[in-house]
Amino acid sequence: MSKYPSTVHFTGLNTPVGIEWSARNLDVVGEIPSEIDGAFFRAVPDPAQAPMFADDIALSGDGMVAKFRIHNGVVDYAIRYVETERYRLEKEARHALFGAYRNPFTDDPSVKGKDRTVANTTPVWHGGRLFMTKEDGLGYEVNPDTLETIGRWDYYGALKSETFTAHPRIDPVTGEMFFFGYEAGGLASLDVAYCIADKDGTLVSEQWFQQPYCSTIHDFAITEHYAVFPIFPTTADLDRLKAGGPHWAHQQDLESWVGIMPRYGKVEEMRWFKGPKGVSAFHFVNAYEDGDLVHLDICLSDTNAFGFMREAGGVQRDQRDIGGGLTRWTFDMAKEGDGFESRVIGPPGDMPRLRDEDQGRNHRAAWYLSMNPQGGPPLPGGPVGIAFNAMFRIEPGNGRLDMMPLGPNMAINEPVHVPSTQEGHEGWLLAVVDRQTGENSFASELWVVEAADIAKGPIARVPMPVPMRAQVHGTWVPADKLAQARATAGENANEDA
Ligand code: V55
Ligand code: FE
Repeated sequence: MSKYPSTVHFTGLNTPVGIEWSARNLDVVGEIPSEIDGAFFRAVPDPAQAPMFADDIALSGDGMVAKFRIHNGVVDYAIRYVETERYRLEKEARHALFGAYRNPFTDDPSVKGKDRTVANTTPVWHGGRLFMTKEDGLGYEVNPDTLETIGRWDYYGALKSETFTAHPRIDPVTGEMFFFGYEAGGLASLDVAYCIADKDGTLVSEQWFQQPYCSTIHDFAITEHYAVFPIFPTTADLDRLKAGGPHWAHQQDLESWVGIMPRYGKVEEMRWFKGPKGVSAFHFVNAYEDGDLVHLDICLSDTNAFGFMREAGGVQRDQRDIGGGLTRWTFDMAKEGDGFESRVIGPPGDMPRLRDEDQGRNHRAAWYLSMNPQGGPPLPGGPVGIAFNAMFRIEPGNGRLDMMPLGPNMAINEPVHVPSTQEGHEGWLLAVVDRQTGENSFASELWVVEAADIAKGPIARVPMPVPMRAQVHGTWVPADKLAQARATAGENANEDA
């Protein structure tokens, strides 16, 4: 008997693994192009302790940071826990001390005021540093070579926000990182901090504004001139938290909002556009400008994709009955008023990927995960409890859509994009693909796919010797950036000596 609950959050692909391990020279089936040189970092929630409450969810799992290091067609792998304050306290106690998802009022009194974040959502690379992030707290800096945890990252005390998003956006031309934190001033507060770090990773701007209601702002977007903040009606309430209730409840009858401000402007310049009621999105593909128009491509659904957020708001809907699609919202910044246009541009799906160089610019193509109608019943696993089994490549300019369908009993995690230096070459995608091999057994592989031709399937595969728990997000860091960071860290160490 597992010490973990037998719910979808702890079984199937969400079965806890919790093994810190590493291996060199993994077997490669096929050939990995030598141009793929760098590290694929992954965020994997994996609860180190059985949860305090049986209705705990996958999003509460302690963050593990994993790395595929790829060089000359050779693959090394390592995975370690992010040693957050919470992880260390519970490791010492050998049992859970922190209670329900994002509700400190349910914690053991001995950890009152301690850092609750599990740093389990996105590895972020900026200014030569690697951070593991989750939106309910600050990021934790991790050593990209050893994956050892260095500590909580607050920009040398400069950042006032209590939180840091798992979805910052890095401008490909300036190297600046645009980011935000919501509930910046405390639990269920309306405060949002909007921040910029320069290309070297120095915090150069932090401004606070208030959102219309306390919503879960999971992602945002930038264009060359604007910052775009979506507000979807999944809300927090301090009294509900104090009563031991859930952090989030989806409100199907409340309207959504989009705030748009000049990205180098003042938060007082924010313009609020009013959107449809009850909709939800966790991820944006991208935003870009076309004259006075701002286009925003959204993985939109007609209700919240997380069952526990719907149920808390009294929304009864089966996971399979959620509607939606890849949707383009277009805002005319030259026009008065709070209206905008909406049209569906692709099938439903989530976990979108963009080339880093297309961030905030008109993107010719993007990739995202979806369901293969011929793939059989989806495997249980991942944050919402149903794993994706197809990948799309879409060209929003002309509607072209390609699919990489997976067979029955298979699942795919979010890919990263690896650029090519060859003229006209679209690069590659790397993703972990899982397969059910028995009633309670799963095997995983790293797949290498040509970004321009996903339909032909993987050109190389790396079978993994140990089961792998479902990933949330990942990031690709090219070898030259890893080397640069190592050199700078060395210089700093010499200065300190
Ligand atoms: C998400 C993931 C989270 C979370 C809140 O993908 C939202 C959405 C992995 O943690 O805490
Ligand atoms: Fe996310």
